[in-house]
Amino acid sequence: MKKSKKIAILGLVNSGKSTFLAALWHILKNNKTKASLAISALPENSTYLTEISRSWLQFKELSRTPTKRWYENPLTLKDRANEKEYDILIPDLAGETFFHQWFHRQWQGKYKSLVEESSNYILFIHPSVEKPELLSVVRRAYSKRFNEELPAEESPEEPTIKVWNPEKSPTQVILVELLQFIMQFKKSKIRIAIVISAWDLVNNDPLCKFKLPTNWLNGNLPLLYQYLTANPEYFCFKTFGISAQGGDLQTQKAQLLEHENASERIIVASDTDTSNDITEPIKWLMEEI
Ligand SMILES: Nc1nc2c(ncn2[C@@H]2O[C@H](COP(=O)(O)OP(=O)(O)OP(=O)(O)O)[C@@H](O)[C@H]2O)c(=O)[nH]1
Ligand SMILES: [Mg+2]
Repeated sequence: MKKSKKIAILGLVNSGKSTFLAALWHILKNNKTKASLAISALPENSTYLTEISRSWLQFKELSRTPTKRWYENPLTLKDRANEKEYDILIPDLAGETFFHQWFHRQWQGKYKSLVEESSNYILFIHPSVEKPELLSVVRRAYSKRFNEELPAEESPEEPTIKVWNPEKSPTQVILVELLQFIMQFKKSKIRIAIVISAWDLVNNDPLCKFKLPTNWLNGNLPLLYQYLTANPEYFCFKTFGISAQGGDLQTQKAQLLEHENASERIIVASDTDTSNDITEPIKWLMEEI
């Protein structure tokens, strides 16, 4: 029997949502690589997915998703292992939608309905997160204790007062609140894939200590990690590190072009495995809690 599921994609501006969908559609459409999921029936309208996946294939930077548009993306997929079929709806929204919700404490009716009707979520996080700043008073105490120099603009006697800029708010604070908004409306536990996008940046960073997706989440966004792990009655989560593009389009294009098959540039890392199968998070979401 076919099951219908709605998947809500969440993620702030530039978190890698559209690039993931572009690569996903290319892989599903071409059906050459052994992805866990395959298309069962072509959607009536796939103009948007075709457009973004063409740009993905041609190494073109995707345009920012417009704030007023709502790309539904209905897909019928089947699990190759057991032939189970799923109708899924996986809308691509602009990252501003989520930032505005956090800042103005309001959400669009359509997005609210999607949240109410979905029990499956993907949260995208780009590795260049906004980190919390230490309070001035803590910084001064640290500098005294460890004989470290304070930033030039900070006097050792007087704390610096900075004007609050919402854009500079720590990513983890915004994301925890976005999940809290959702949980107010959910009666049951949700399944959520946490996707650290542009995973090639993590892999290629010699200074990064966290090379497993869950370690990365814990090390860089500890508040979000603790919120997810401290509430097992609300969340069933799994962390993935995904590079849907394979690398940076400006500096690594020549390297990316060397792959014979476009799917080879995709990296999908879990804490235990690495593959090129971009359908993995969706397959995991389809499993029952
Ligand atoms: N290095 C690298 N960069 C990536 C990867 N995926 C996405 N990016 C970059 O991340 C930026 C944002 O990607 P998008 O997919 O457009 O992000 P989005 O979440 O759809 O953004 P909005 O539509 O603005 O909400 C772009 O500059 C991409 O080139 C990746 O796998 N590797
Ligand atoms: Mg987008």
